[in-house]
Formats: sequence, C-alpha cells, structure tokens
Amino acid sequence: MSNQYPTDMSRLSKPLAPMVPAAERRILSTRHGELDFTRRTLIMGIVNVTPDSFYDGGRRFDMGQAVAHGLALAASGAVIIDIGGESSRPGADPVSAGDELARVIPVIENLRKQSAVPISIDTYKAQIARAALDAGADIVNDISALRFDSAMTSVIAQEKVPVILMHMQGTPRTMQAEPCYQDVVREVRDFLAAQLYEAMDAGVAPQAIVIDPGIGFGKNLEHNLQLLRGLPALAALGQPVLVGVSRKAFIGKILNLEPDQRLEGSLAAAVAAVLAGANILRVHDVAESAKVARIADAIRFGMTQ
Ligand code: PMM
Repeated sequence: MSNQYPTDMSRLSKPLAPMVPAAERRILSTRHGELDFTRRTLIMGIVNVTPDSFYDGGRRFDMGQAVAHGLALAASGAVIIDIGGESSRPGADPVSAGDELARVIPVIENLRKQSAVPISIDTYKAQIARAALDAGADIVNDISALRFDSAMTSVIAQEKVPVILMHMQGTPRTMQAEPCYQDVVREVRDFLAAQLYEAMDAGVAPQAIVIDPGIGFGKNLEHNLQLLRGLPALAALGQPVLVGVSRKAFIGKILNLEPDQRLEGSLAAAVAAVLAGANILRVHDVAESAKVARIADAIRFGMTQ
C-alpha cells in the first residue's frame, strides 16, 4: 500500500504562524469610529426600508419600525447598520430617487440621533449616497461597484468615506436570467480589481475600499458555491472582504426551504465564509451570526492577542 502521508513530518512540529501578524492592524476608518477587523469578523445588520425585499420586505417599511430595528441590531452586536430603500431581489423594478430618498433619509437621521453606530447606505445612486452621508451615514454600499451612476466615484472621493464595491452580472431586473462565466472566481476577482483601481485613480483611499463577490447577483447555485470556496483568491487582492449570504436563494435551493427557514443554512455559509477569509458579514440575524462568527474567528485567529 502506498504511503499517503508526507515522509518529512518535521515541519509539523514547528509552531504554525498566526494568519495575521499582531502588528499588522486592519482597520476601516469611519466618521463614527474605527472598525478593527484584524482578528475579528465584523457584523453588518440589514435594515431594508422596502415593501418588496425577498426576506424582510414590508416588515420595516414604517420609519419608526426601521429605526427601532436598527437600534436593536446594534444592541445585538452589529457594528455597521446597512440601510437600503430599493430592493435588489431578482426581477425587482428600480425605485425613483425621490421615493428612495423619502424611505431612507428619515431613518438615517433618526437612527443617527439615537446611536453612534456606523451606518452604510445601500444605494447605487450618487444623489442618494450624498444625501445619506449628509444625514449621518458613514459608508456607501454600492451593489454596482461604481458603474450605474458616473457621479458616484466623485461623491465617495470628496466625502472621504469607505465604499463597498460589489460584483453583479447584469442588473437586478435581469441578473438571474442566465448567469454565464468561464471561470467565475477569476472573472469576479478581475472585475473587483478593475473597480478597485478605478476608485483609487479617482482619489479614493485604498484602505477605504471593501470588496464583495455579490452572492446571488447574477450567479447560479454552482457559481455562488465556487465563489464562497474561492474567497481566498478575492482576499488576496488585499482589501477587506464583505460577504452577504443571509437567507439567500442558494441556501433555499440546497435545503429546499423558504427564506424564513434558512437561518441554520445561513449560519453554516457564514462560518464557511469567515474561514475562507471574509472580514464583514452582511446579515439579517445579527445575534446568531455574531455568535457563530466568534467561534469561526477563534478557529481562524486563535484566542490570544
Ligand atoms: N445583498 C443584498 C442587498 N445588498 N449589498 C452587498 N454589499 N452585498 C450583498 O450581498 C447584498 C447587498 C440582497 O439582500 P437583501 O435583499 O436581504 O438586502
């Protein structure tokens, strides 16, 4: 029988190097404090002020409910609250800028009055991003990675705020029609690298740029799984990596479950994402995700400082 183990076992007796050297701190600086992800995964809690998002659509359409939910998520361990006023579920129709402003601005203003938690605005429109930043938001979460509105890059460069660049094939209306890639991980990585350089050329600081593979945005089940498996290739770009798997359709496809039954599947995918290099998890279920991330972080980084 052939020996399937390496003959030189001496390397196993050497201590394993920590994945992140203690001296190399990794920080996202916001107007409401520093988010340190050197040895911990950050939890971003989702507040959708929409009537039609796939999981929480209609639940927080009222301003007071949305603010109360944001405060509750922050109390449960979210260190960023992501506020969105336009659903990006497959097939969703775009919302006018006027409607989007009326949905998100009062929520941001009121949340900001009651909390110093960093807030991100989930929008691809420069006008909404600017108004949200004026109202107290700190981060722009652009699912188009600066492509849908040519004024977006200059808003981010001028305001000197962090930005999340997400990959999407197509638009929310069309993206799930027939997603197609030769090599999804390489193509998503190359796209994010190109958008990263475009943002830096326009004056956005490299340490302010987060990248995101855009799970479920123009991807079939196998593409999503390949991207989660291939996260180390994205992390190798050197930017913080955000992953959003929470209650998404790929979990429903594997388990044959509706969105309200996808908690365990979401947590399993979250752990896989953390162990593959994610630094920020965008989630609906903050308390549960924070607990599983602590365990995954302990495995990834150890417990010592
Ligand atoms: N997913 C959704 C919306 N916005 N933003 C980023 N950066 N990454 C995501 O994966 C993402 C996003 C869709 O989920 P929702 O309808 O529950 O908000």
